[in-house]
Amino acid sequence: SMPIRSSSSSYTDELVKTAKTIASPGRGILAIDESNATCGKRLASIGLDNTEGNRQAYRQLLLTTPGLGEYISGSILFEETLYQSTTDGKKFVDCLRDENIVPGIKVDKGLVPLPGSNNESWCQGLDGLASRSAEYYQQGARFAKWRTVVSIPCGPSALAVKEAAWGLARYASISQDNGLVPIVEPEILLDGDHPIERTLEVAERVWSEVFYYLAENNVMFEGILLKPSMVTPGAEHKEKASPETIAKFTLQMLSRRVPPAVPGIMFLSGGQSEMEATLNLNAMNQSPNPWHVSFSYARALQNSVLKTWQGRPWNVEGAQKALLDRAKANSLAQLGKYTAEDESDEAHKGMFVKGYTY
Ligand code: 5MM
Repeated sequence: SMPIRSSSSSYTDELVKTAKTIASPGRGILAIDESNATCGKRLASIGLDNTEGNRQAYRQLLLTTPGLGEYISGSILFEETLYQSTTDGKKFVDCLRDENIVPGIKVDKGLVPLPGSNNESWCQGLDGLASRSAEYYQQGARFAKWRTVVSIPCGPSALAVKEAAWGLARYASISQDNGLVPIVEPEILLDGDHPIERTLEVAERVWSEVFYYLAENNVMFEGILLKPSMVTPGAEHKEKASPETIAKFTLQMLSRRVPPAVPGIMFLSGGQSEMEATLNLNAMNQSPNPWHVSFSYARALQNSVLKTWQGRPWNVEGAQKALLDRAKANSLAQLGKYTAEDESDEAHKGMFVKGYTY
């Protein structure tokens, strides 16, 4: 029979299995792959210095939360975290495995200006990616993440969209070749005063190019996951959209552009409040979808945790409870069964920052 992937990857069956495990009912991804600079901003928000010790303490809090695996199927780590252990000497990857959570790794090297564009950027990281990916697999990672961005107010230019799509496709191909399920993340930033129709138009264009180049690179669609932005009006648009409207536009975009062979759609939160991100996900799961529609949130899972923790050892338990609360709410939203009762004021606060860069 014809191989699913034309280049002969020995990992085909494993990739399909990994993707299915991550896209399992009632579960989603905990994204904690902040690079050191971004993690430093999170720590600064609660008055902590950006030291390796503080980063380790924060990741230990998150990754040792008892019962996390009931709601979380995968966690994306930064390279430093992949090699770290708890203060008792247990590898973080083993903490995850014990909860049936798949360890993932951020493999991109961040954004830099794209010359010849309209003040846009491109994502680095293809050089040496094959050997890095092989090492991450050895270390226990089974999926990868590469985040590039597209800006609506800056265009987007045809050049920026093409570069974003090509980079994602090359990364996806290299990841699969090394046993890692690639999460494909072209983040369309919330910035701008445009209406939701404009976001839909840009998202359709971006995803059509991404899939064109994924196919050209012989990427096996059964062994990838997507991390899209939800289709919303620009953050500075005069009217806010309801979760029902956001769900309608987002599902329209997905149904037009994403083949049902793709097992999972794991949304980013993009600066939405914890509750908005949960309500929007819940609205998208009110009727059956061809793919598992779930979350891969960073800020919308961590905001209350950080505020509860404040860097104090005696707050760790409370902060872990805050994480479980958010994870459970999003788990219910994945199943389309979330109701907004019993939510804290903190969960209502938006986290959008204009012109935000990580
Ligand atoms: C956790 O932040 C991720 C990495 O950021 P840096 O490259 O600056 O270190 C980021 O890719 C994140 O996973 C996604 O943007 C989704 O996060 P949100 O907060 O939008 O859910």
